[in-house]
Amino acid sequence: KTVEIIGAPCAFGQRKLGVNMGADAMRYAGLVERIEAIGVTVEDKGDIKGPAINMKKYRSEQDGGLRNLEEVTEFCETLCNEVDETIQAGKFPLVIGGDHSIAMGTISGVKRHYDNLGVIWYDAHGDLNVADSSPSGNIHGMPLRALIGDGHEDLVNIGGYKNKVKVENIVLIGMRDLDDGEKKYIREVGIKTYTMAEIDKLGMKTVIEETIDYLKDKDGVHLSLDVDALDPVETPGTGTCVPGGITYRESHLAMELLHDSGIVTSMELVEVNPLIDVNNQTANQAVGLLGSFFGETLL
Ligand code: DIR
Ligand code: MN
Ligand code: MN
Ligand code: MN
Repeated sequence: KTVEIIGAPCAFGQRKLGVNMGADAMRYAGLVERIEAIGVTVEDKGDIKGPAINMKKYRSEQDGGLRNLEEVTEFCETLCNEVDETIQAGKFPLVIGGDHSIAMGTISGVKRHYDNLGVIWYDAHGDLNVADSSPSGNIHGMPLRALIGDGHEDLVNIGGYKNKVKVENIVLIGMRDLDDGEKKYIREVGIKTYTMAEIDKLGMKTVIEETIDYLKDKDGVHLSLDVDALDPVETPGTGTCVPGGITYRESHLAMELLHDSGIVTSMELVEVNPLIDVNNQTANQAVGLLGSFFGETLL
């Protein structure tokens, strides 16, 4: 199956400029060549055209605690249609960010093709805030909750419809920086969650095997990979680093096992910020993970 890369240079979901250059950082790190070397056909659709960054308002407080609401919404609407088109063409969409707010665009496009979509959220964070529970007003901390159906109407209705992801179809992996409101919500609705403590106790092999088993009846599975899930030793070039993260090998093993399972039908990789990185290390790590995900083997 052909992999189609869609660049999503969005930085509106948070405050650090540079994450909009994450897609090019991954291209520079050899993304296309790396996947082609596995024997997989790759097409690069180029970047989504989003609204211009206006520095006078980029970091401001506005829109009722939702920073850059209009820009994020516009960006995600465009991305949604782009992803939809890719799946219609029979290709595997690989969206490269961009901050995590783009997941609302990606998954809204994906969900048009699957009635019962599973979602793996590989992240240090739950991204389950609404404006009231958000400590930051940053929309990249809200996409999964908006996809479930809670939050600002504009975000909830991206793609022209709502309720894209069911809580029982989600698996959270790598959690270690959940806000109080997010913890309360996860416990209330009972989302399947592997915190760092669970990963330590069970090991990544069991975590991923259980995840695959949990999602095996879904008609599609989307993998949303935030590079801050990894330990900052591995991926320092990301806006909200949290220590105590997933190791290099644990992450590669996760990608290898997901590849072997064949359950994942779409993917995005987000939050690579080359402007706060060291020698493009984080984009290099991201490309390596994508290599494992698309079938690189060690022997
Ligand atoms: C925090 C950080 N929970 C917030 N979220 C991040 O601002 O809502 N998500 N960094 O990836
Ligand atoms: Mn197009
Ligand atoms: Mn995230
Ligand atoms: Mn995160």
